[in-house]
Amino acid sequence: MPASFPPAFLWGTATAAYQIEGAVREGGRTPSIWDTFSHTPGKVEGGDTGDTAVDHFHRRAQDVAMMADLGVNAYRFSVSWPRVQPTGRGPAVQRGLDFYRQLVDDLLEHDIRPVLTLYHWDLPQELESAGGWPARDTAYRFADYARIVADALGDRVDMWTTLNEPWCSAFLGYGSGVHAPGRTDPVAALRAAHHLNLAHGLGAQALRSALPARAQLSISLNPSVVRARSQSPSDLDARRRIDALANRVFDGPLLKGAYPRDLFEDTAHLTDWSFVHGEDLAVIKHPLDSLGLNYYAPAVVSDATDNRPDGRSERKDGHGASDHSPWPGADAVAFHQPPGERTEMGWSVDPSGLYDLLRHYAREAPGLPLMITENGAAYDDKPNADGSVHDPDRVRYLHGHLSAVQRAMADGADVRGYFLWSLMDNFEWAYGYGKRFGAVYVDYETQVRTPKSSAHWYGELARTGVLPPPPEA
Ligand code: IFM
Repeated sequence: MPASFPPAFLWGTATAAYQIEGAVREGGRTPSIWDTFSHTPGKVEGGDTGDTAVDHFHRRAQDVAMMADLGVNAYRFSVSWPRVQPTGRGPAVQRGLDFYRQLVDDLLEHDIRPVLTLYHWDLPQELESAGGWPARDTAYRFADYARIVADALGDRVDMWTTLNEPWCSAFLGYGSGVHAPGRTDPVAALRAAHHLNLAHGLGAQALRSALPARAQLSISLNPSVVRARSQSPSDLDARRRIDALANRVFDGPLLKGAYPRDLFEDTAHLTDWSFVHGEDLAVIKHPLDSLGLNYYAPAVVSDATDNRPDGRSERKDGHGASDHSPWPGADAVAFHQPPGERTEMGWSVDPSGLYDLLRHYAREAPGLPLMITENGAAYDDKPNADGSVHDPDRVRYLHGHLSAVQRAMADGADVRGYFLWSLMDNFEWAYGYGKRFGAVYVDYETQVRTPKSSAHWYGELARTGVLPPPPEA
């Protein structure tokens, strides 16, 4: 019996502005924290930057036509804040907004549903210089920016996402420092997490007041599927600590209007959390129309109180090498690589994690539709002599994860769509261009795009809604 997805299922691909657009100095755009970070020696592998990226800013129309040829019916992209509101304050720049208006018009012309993310990590540098996410004011600046974009595109975009993966912004940006702005201050990371939550709530309020009633609001989280290495009380407690910092610090306020009490206890030696104001929690718990979930691999943890990981060599949490922990108050937790297949990122291939994640949120947020807003894998793809690019590992990865989605749906999870990360190879943050996540291969010298075999496979699935039998190993 064919394994069909519902006819209204969204089949998309996803990208982010800084990873693909380039044109960083055009149209009045000012630098974001990622421009500053990537131009700082030693921060990004190979000294790569997003200056040109894959030149999507100039190849927009061609890229949309390519998506249409593939057969997808949705596209998740992000708006570059410093392109539409340089410096993060004051009036919008029309040329910046025009780019996104044109992009959305191109998508709609091809019957591709635009799914817009307001913030995928490119904070205007001027706002960082004024304090960045650890400063409360940044949340209010974000709400103003949300209003600008809603006023400009609300007549043609129905699906709105406030933030992408606030965990990375807070804990990689301000804790371990492997992401922009590269600060390594555990308290700043916790403050950033709260102000990102507040920005989401204030942004959602601004969107709701500016958008037509049909607009759907969401946020994309990257929850960790955290597994304890053993059932010993200390390993289970390590699991609890990481779960609090990876997941409940965000979904607690978002879904329940409260921070987890154990998180406050675990971090009491660092901060009294007085940066959380009484009224904030009601703002953050703004009603959502769906919850976006990004999933790549699970984490396996154990207690390391007597054997504290010492930074670079020991900390195998899959989030880059740093002498500083992205886990404030939970440094004495060791991360383990489970045996088995891994992607080029070193992340394990484990579709059961996606199943568990969907089932978890189906229970935690009953009645709230779920959307997989990112899933995919990096592999060392290379063109054949005839120019074609075969990526059977990625096809197997996608098949395994989509089977897990189907199982979760059969077991009651209300999943409305799936967005493959990523449409095309692009700037993979601190790894530069060395890691290829695309369904479409990009020759970075010529900017020529070549759909890989996974793109054809995925397009066929998007057109038919029928998951074919597993590819042969
Ligand atoms: O490339 C990133 C994306 O920007 C956010 N989620 C994870 C992807 C792969 O690392």
